[in-house]
Amino acid sequence: MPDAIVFVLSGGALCLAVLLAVYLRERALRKTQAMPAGLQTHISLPHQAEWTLYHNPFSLCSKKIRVCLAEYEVDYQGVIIDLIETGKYQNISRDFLRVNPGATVPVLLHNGHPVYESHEQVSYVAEQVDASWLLVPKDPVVRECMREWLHKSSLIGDDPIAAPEATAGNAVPGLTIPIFASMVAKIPALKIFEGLLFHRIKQRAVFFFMMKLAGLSKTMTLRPVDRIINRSHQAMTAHLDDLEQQLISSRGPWICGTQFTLADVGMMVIFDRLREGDWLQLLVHNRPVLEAYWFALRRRPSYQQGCLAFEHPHVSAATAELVGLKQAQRWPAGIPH
Ligand SMILES: N[C@@H](CCC(=O)N[C@@H](CS)C(=O)NCC(=O)O)C(=O)O
Repeated sequence: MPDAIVFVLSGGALCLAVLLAVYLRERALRKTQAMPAGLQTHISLPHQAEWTLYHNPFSLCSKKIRVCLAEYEVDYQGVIIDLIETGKYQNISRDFLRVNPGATVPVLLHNGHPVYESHEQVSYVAEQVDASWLLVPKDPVVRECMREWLHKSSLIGDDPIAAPEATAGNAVPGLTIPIFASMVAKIPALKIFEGLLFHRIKQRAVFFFMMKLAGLSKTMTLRPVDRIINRSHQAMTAHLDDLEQQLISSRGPWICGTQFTLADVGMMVIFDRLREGDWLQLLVHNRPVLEAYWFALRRRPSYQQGCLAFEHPHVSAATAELVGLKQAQRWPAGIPH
């Protein structure tokens, strides 16, 4: 073999070996693992305030804990963590993985101890504050109702898209796909690629990369995506039927009756996501009981403080794009609208 070719091949092999070494070192520094739910007293993280919240403006679960903190008027130090749809994969950065090796937001710190999973966080805050009863009914029967509906509004597991029938929270990610696809169009592919290398939950990174390559309109016509959105839509319809019945039997205005509870916090953020994804027309506006409930939710100051105050420009642009596609009759035929 000529010397020049040998030189080029060995140079190439050396480059590959260096890249592999850099990648393996970086992976070792970005340790990820699923974390148990709830308060972790054995973990202590640097903090300056009694309460610290690592959160993202757009994330559904971040909205839930922000609304809860606003309802209880708990002061907290907020640390915004970007997710790929809002700009970059800050949730898989070395710094954030020290806070949550699970690579997800929100994370609530109480005196430096992390609490993982948003439904655990809202219950934990309610236990710690003096005026717990504000969102947690004193009556055990009503409290049980609250627990049941808090669960129904929760996002459970790493792959909620696979089980939208389980909870209304799990039916949300599938209905968020059009917003995600619109938002990632603005993000450079290289940044999304980082997720393929380092994200703990690989299927999420693969999904985002696929949406980036396909673009919004094409994404929605892909068979698996069409199936996920339709299945999530069907599941959400059933969850909302259930909610409607509950509001009728509790006589409202809230899920468990006259008291606004943690269950309504969980449901508020789901309705807000339906607003962002332009699903309200189809799922809520034609149902007077749900429409009245949504109206009541929007009137709470915590809705302004925990949801609207964090409106992300990329999300508003995505909503406008979805509305525009429908108005221009360019919405894919297979997706309900
Ligand atoms: N079940 C968890 C869900 C956590 C979760 O999946 N968070 C999303 C935002 S709502 C996230 O961090 N996504 C970023 C990613 O997976 O890259 C909770 O309720 O806190």
